[in-house]
Amino acid sequence: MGLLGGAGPRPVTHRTQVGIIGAGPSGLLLSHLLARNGIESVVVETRSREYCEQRQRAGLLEQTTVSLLRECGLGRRMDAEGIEHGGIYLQYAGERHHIDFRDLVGATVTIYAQTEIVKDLIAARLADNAWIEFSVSDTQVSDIDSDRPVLRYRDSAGVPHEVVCDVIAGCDGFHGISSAAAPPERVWERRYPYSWLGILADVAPSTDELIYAHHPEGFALHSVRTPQVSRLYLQVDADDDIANWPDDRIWAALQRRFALDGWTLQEGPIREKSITPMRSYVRAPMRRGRLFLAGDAAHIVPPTGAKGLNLAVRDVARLATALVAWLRDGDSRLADEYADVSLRRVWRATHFSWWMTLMLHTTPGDDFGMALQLSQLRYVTTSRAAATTLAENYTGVVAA
Ligand code: RFL
Ligand code: PHB
Repeated sequence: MGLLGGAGPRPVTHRTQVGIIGAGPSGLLLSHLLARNGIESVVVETRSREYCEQRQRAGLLEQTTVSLLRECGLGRRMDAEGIEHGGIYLQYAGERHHIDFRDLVGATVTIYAQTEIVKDLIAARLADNAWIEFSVSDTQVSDIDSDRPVLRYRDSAGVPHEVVCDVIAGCDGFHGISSAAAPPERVWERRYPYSWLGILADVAPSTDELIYAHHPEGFALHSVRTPQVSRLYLQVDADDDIANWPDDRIWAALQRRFALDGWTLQEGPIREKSITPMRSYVRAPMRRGRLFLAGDAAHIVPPTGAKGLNLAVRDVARLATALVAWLRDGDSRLADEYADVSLRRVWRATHFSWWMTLMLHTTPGDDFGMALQLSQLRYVTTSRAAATTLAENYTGVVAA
């Protein structure tokens, strides 16, 4: 608040039920689910709308994520443009094996990019006259141990705002402010000695389903976005720089790592490329007072298991149900359970992502590790029990 003598103008004050920090999939979906149950919210976001809609991230949705998006009215474009996959390929030692999810667990996954989900969510919220503030700065929270927590920010013109809320949801990802505002009692973390170089290429996918390739030179993943656009990833050194990777070096590495007799990887213009470090991170609890954390603000997994976005959706579905019960019906039991119950699924996904990562990424000189990986891959591709474990976790039908 402005003090005498000019610390700036007095903030514009507002009142809402839920103050949401972050317009990624977590924050936007939470706002959408709350609105469908008569709970009002504001979403504040540091980036512009265009940035949020273009940021390349996840692409693979579990069946439960697809069902949830469909049930809450967000299925129209996903059903028309999403691509359903009934399994994945695991490649190692010059062999490519199919893991058939439909047969193993009766479930499928769907390719529909996070960028498209974010576009659908923003369009749905704005059509509903929702209050979303893009390009804000100085986001802060206070009074989270009282029953009137306060969310502060400066709007895109620099004007300060103060929103008095019933609850604040920290959906601001791994680099947001919420986690520090609700300091964890405990943190678990693992950093991996490699990163992923991801590209988006204007070329039809060379595969009908995703290929996860183990190779002595490093892991590679062939994913897809649309019938005309491919998404591919390469394991690179943890401290590697994208400047070291001109397009022809990327394609040459992909060609070597995916090489298979009788199969060709089609190349095309690379539209985008970037390197992402890999880590596992879990913090507890996921709540302090009236500040609740959801999605990447509370946990990070390496992308190998394709779990991050799906976990965020699970958190937010649970949080929305809990907040509706509390704020609309006066029943706080689900809100009180939110942190503990959510962590069970977080740990299942954390274990699966770690396991997939260790099975597929190679470390030069570690011959013992490589022999174990090859044994594990052969087991997963020849034992129905082992393949079912992968399929249950990958599709998200596993209990947790
Ligand atoms: P996000 O998407 O990071 O959104 C957080 C938002 O908060 C904003 N923000 C703030 N706003 C206001 N004030 C502040 N102080 C703020 N600080 C930050 C940010 O600008 C941002 O808009 O977190 P959210 O919503 O929890 O969503 C999580 C997912 O984005 C993430 O888990 C997935 O993308 C992870 N992930 C994958 N997940 C999957 O389920 N399937 C996949 O196939 C998959 N592939 C991936 C991935 C992540 C990747 N990268 C780049 C990390 C592939 C990659 C390469
Ligand atoms: C993606 O399409 O971006 C993707 C798919 C599967 C993964 C990770 C990323 O495991």
